[in-house]
Amino acid sequence: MIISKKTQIAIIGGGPSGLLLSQLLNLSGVDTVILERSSREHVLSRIRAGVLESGTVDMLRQAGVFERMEKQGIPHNGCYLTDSDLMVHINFRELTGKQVLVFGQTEVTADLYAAQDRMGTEIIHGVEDVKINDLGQTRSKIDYTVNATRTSIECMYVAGCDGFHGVSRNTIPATVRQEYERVYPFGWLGVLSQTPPANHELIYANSPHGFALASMRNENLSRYYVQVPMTDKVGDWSDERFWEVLKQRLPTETAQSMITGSSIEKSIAPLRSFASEPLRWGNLFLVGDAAHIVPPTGAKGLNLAVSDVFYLHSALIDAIKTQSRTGIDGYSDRALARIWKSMRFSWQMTTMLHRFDDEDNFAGQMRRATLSHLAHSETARRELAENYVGLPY
Ligand code: RFL
Ligand code: PHB
Repeated sequence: MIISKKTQIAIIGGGPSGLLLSQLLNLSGVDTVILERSSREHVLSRIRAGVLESGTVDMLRQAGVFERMEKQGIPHNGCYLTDSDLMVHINFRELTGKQVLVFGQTEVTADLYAAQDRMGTEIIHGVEDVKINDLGQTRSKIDYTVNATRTSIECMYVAGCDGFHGVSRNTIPATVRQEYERVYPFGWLGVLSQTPPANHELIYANSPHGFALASMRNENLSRYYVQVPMTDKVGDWSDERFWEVLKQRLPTETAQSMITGSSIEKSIAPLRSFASEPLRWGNLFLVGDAAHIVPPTGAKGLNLAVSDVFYLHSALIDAIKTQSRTGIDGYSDRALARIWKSMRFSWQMTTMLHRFDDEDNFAGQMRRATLSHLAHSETARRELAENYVGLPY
């Protein structure tokens, strides 16, 4: 085996967490290498998040990745929560003074790749069989295979940004890890269609038939989701069936006026709340989906990944530039404090808006009462808005 490479920080995973962390470290003169399992095309074909908190927008600006986001992102001052024809408007702007930006994760990731290319960062795609070694030593080592060649990279720290199914989390011994999990008994069927959005703001709809979400990417690109049983397959859902079910769940007026068309992407995602503690083991730091998953109902997954990067990038810069270990020693606790609050919010939004198969008739009344309370209480709406726009870092 050959030690073929050396870097200060090795980053496993070239999704939004890994790319943003790398970009911020590089801007401070810290050297990184990114190891990514898939091709760039594959990473950029995944349709995922759509809503950016203002803290996320600030971080992307800091990373120098803002031109398209500022031109093409759509600022949203509020959203709707509905139950049949009861529509509750949550005015983020009035309630918190903040707004969110609707701009797709795919676009953010594409711009981060472009920025990293300009920076000249080495991003190695198609890596297999990644093994992280020597995490308790001064220098650690990652072994991987690329183009049928076993290669090693030596580094000071490792950032595990490799998502829920990555290798980083499981490198931490099971005896050290504490995991928390709730799997929801349904998924989201998502459809992207080249049609104008059904409404100018997002609609999170509860209904006797289940949950639906009307979202968007731009003025002629809509993103919709409906709650489906986890046993359903994408092939079970023709476009006709999807639109019919979606319309059943949205408020009548929206359903009647919305424009439908053929889908350009259709996929089913499971819903899960998951967290693994601690986020650090020796020289390894977990970031984003590698450490925690939230159901998409609160639009928090990508935003949480970015707040992890916020805490970790400055801690690593301090450790490398000034040998101060305070930041890296405190990373896990600082990041987890915010993660658990977003976990709570995403779980609460999911419980408030979805129909559970085995539920009794009491559950539906609780959902309607929660919505009715939101309709009548500014305090309740402010609490929701404060969480939705993003808690402070
Ligand atoms: P990612 O995006 O999963 O990237 C991890 C990368 O690591 C690579 N990888 C490996 N590389 C090398 N070696 C290995 N052994 C590897 N194993 C994996 C993978 O190929 C991948 O490229 O994690 P990251 O960077 O932490 O980013 C997290 C976000 O992607 C995620 O939280 C969000 O997409 C969640 N999410 C949403 N978040 C929001 O903030 N707002 C939203 O509106 C929102 N909507 C959503 C969502 C996620 C969804 N799905 C499909 C789960 C809507 C949906 C439907
Ligand atoms: C999306 O547009 O993909 C989206 C928006 C809000 C969510 C989840 C997903 O809560």
